[in-house]
Amino acid sequence: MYNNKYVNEWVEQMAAMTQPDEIVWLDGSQEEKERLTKQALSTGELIELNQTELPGCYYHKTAENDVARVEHLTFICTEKKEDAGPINNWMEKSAAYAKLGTLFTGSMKGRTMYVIPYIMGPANSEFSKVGIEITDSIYVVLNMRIMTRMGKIAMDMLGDSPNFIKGLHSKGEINPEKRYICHFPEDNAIWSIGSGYGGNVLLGKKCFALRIASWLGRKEGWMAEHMLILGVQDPTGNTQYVSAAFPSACGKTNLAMLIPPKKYQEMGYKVWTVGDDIAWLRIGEDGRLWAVNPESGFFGVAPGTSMKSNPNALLTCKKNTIFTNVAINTADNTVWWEGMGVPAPAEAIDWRGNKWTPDSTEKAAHPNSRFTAPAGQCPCISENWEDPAGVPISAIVFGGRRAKVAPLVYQSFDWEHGVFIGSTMASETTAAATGAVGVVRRDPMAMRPFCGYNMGDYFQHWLEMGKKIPNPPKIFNVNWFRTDENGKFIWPGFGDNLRVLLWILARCNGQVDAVETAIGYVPNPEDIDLEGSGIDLDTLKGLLSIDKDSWTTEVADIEKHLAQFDRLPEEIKNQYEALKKRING
Ligand code: O2Y
Ligand code: MN
Repeated sequence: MYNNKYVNEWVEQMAAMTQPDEIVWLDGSQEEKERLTKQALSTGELIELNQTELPGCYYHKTAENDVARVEHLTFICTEKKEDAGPINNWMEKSAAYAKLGTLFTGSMKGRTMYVIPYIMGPANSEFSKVGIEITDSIYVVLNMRIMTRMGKIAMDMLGDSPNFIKGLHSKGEINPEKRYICHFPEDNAIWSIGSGYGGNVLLGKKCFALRIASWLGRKEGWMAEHMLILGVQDPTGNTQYVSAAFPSACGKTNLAMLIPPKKYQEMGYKVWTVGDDIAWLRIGEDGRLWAVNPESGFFGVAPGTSMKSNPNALLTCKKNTIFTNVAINTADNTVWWEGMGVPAPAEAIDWRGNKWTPDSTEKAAHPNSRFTAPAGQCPCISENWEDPAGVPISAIVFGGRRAKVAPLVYQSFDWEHGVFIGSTMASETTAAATGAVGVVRRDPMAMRPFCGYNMGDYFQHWLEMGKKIPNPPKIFNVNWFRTDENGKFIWPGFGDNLRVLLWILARCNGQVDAVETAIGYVPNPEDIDLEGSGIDLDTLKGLLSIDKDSWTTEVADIEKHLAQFDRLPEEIKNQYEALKKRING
């Protein structure tokens, strides 16, 4: 037990409800990690991997019914429905406490309750906030140890303050019928029951650092966003930072860890990772927008991660990593997944725990299988990734998967127009996500599943922030995913995306002109360097083209999208009308 009476009282109340056999308060020490790992190994909760090839690495398999975030079981629980807004699932606050209270009652009987104090954000930063997660899962404890600054360090930061986010998690029966992920932003609380997987249970991540934090950001005048943060260092040694919001499954981790094409490496360009998923942003004393990554690890998707697509991610998870739902190579007790870029093992144990061979018709690794790895191990981690002051953001980039409509890159006319572009962001589904390919899902600022309050109010908050930032980042939209008539991606992507980032930064620095179009400023094709890209100027012209018919359809779809918001700001309505006029004349 620590000395904070608010924490102690709350833990006592939660223990009275969940009735664990024992309560263990975590301090974050190495000894504690070793003890809990040993315990999890003894029960099979963790499996030890090849300690020569993968030192400090372990494997965990979740239930077959519990392999991803569950948006339909995720709720914002406020007194009034309007405060959760039209997009979130809503439960009335006291009804939610009552419903989940029944499920939590006695849920930890025969189990140990772990109390995890943790910080989101670098220790002793003005950005950072403390949470306490109560859980009955050692897997959660060991993941939180990677993803957050956990243990005594958090209680030292909290001191005797009552200001902490109260997170309660129990695996319950791992039953989708009794699974709920509930957020109580009015009470700084999160209750999650019935799952043992990822975003549902590592409460510091999506639940706190996005849903609760977005609510706090609006109240306190800052922003919590679903954004990677990267730094581009030029040959003179100057680094400029970009934050970028993409819906899930659009390659945020790959972009955050981009390796420059050879030509740029030789010139002296470097790309540094600050974060791959979440950014907390505040206005600095210098009038710029500054960002921190609130997390301290990566919970990256494994399939498709290879030495070609993302060597930095692969190298990051060579040690001290927890792998979840990947396949185990039977021959050498290492891990394997589809798209790893190495031949499939002759025999493996698949994510379901069954024997697998290359002839099997099933996937060896679950498509949403993950690695949890410490950010500090990333070969391209920025020297400023834990700077308490954060890093100054020059550009905000929105993006999604669009086979046809959106050009490779364009810049908004100004902040307000940029907020409009973010509010209408869309991405087309991939087979891996839903089974249905090419269905357009509008995902404002990539926050659709993660905004903890009314989306109309969220747009308003963005607009208000824009008025308060004396020197705001410029706002851009990118689309790496335009396809040709055969459905093949035209732009090479990956490291070559640096070519687009360099145009973006050149715009921020006032170094290049652009063409004013109906949707924003588009590059003069000659201003994106193509040498060594395999793309010729005519192809680039195609990638930058704006097709009037597609945009007429797009405008009509945007109108339908915006119609669903009960609190849509006037500025967004006006931006829509202006776009419609520019497209339709
Ligand atoms: O399915 C989950 O629980 C993980 S989802 C996830 C994990 C890391 C980063 N982003 C996401 C996401 O869905 O945006
Ligand atoms: Mn994400």
